[in-house]
Amino acid sequence: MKPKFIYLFLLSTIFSVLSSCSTVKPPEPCGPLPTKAQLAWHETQYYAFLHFSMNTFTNKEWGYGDTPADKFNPTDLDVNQWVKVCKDAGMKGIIITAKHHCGFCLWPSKYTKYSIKNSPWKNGKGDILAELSKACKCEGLKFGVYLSPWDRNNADYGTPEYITYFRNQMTELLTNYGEIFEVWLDGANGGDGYYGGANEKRNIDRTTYYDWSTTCELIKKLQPNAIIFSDAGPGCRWCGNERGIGGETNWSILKVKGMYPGCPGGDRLSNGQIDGTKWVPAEVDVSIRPGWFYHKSEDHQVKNLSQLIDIYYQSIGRNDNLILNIPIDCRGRIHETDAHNVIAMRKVIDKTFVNNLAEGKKAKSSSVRGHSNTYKANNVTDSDNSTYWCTDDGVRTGSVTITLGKIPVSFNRFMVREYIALGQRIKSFKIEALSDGNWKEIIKQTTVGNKRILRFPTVKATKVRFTVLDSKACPLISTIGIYNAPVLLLAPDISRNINNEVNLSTYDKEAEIYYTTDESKPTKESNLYKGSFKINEKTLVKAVSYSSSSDEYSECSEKKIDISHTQWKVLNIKDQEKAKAVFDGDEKTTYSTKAKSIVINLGALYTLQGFKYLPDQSRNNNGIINKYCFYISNNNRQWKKISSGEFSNIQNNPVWQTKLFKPATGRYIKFEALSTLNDDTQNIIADFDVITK
Ligand code: FUL
Repeated sequence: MKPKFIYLFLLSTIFSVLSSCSTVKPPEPCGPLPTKAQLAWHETQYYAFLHFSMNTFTNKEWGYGDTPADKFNPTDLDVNQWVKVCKDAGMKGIIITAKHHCGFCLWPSKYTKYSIKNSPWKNGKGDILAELSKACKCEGLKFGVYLSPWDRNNADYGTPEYITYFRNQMTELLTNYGEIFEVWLDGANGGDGYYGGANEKRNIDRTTYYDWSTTCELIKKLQPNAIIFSDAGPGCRWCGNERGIGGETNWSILKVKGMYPGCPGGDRLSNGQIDGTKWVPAEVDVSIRPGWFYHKSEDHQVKNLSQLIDIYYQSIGRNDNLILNIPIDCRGRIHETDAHNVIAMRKVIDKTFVNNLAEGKKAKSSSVRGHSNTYKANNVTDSDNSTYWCTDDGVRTGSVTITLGKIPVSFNRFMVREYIALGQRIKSFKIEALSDGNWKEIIKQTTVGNKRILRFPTVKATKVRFTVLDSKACPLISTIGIYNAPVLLLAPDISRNINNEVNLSTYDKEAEIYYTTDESKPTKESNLYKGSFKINEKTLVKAVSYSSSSDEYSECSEKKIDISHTQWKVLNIKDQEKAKAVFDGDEKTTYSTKAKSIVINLGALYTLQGFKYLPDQSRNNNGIINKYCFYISNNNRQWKKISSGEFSNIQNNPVWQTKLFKPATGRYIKFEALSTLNDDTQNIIADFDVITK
């Protein structure tokens, strides 16, 4: 080494030793801070909601409170199955509806008769809360309770006596079932109900009736570490919707003054407030099915893998905790489809985040607080969440550059965490990548908070730069993660629209789609899908998604496309545009009519051997035809009855109904509703098709 270099080397060594010894003042807290319990709650991140109550047996979402207790009768209840599914799904806890609005209690409360002690289950000797809390403890899952403030069964609801009752029940729950990590206070309360037989409407003043501060003190006294959920916290807040979507801008702080459970929310619930006065982070609650409770008719509407993955990024990826509801069915078990899908989701998430490409990599920053080692940039890649990179007070912007390697590395996910123990600070940031010698912006966003995860098309780069553009105070970054999620290969969706255009789509934009129209199995040697194509005649379309990077295929999807609909006309409907909903190939558009039948001119003579009917797919279950007659005619005058009967089980399973019959030839068809569920006066058709020979 030349003397000049030796001199410089010594100087820098002395400097770094001195700086690591010198005590640089830690950053001051910024704004409201999380409590220890809230910090633990943030780490819990993902847990299950289990909705189970009298509603499960009455097929309702909100019970009126009048169903006799003996109607609660699970045939094969197994809390160990619930716990196993939740654990296998990667969830860290379970919150159960101990009592929903109907007032029925899943534990033998000594303050009411309306509980499992008067049900046939275990001859009234059972206690679901006891079984579940024990099973959770054994498997290392946290346990929480939902106790509905509204009680449509209780005769005292609306009077001060009910508040005593509510607190007595809360005391039972928080005393007898071990450690409780979250108490869920629903904002829906007040309205009509059974109320001990009064059958009337009881409105309460949500701002005063419950005297929440006293109840919260009671909860804190009995379970000091429990987080209290409500629209207003104090532990965590509702995210403002039940669709599984957290705000892109999401402050964990809120101006809580004047707020209460059930208060009008607005954007402050999803976004929080930059000038919030209390730490009240958001929780995203969403059900895996359209409803919160189990309904057999929704067995085909369990959210699929792509929907669940989107929910993950829109909640956990946006500084929210995720509470995903899985209803318990009438057997007392989690339904197989729900179990399969949540576990599949976990596998995808695990695969995505298994390899942090930034871990242990060298990080350099624009500046370091007091030039101190304690706050150096490498803290963001050291896989230790308690260390962080930080700038000097008053320096509210800055960047960290991570060197991924000499050879460009592919990635498509970026994760960043603030050291929130000292407050949430970052107002906006951007991510850039160095590829081919140029810095390119990948994404610009607003808040970070406990955790922010961003998805983007795969980038190849040697370096990644994270820049804080604006912050309330000096930024504190504890972790940066960079990942390369494998292409998610899901079987493509195949649809044919009214113009005979076939559209193929798959979830992951980086997958290619290959298809065939000759009944052979598609491979990468088949047709590459580049956009919609026309099919005018009866064809079987098969399609797969393919990843060139892993040389893997999805499962194959197929759709039997029958004759073209372009010449079809619904004859007994004036508004042809509206009528198109009957055969437009779109399951979301519906045609509803008071007429008992629809007549369609197929435009040419065909030999038919069946038809298909799809009822309304919305949650209302309205206008579902359950008995039908099907006719064919050559001239729209003389009709031949070809098939009649019922769509068995359509109420529980409102999927495509297919009826086959002996081949018959005709140009006109008539689909007649002989009866409609619940004697609805409307018949609703989401889609209709014929099966030709
Ligand atoms: C809502 C309730 O009314 C629903 O029934 C469900 O329990 C959901 C989690 O909260 O406000």
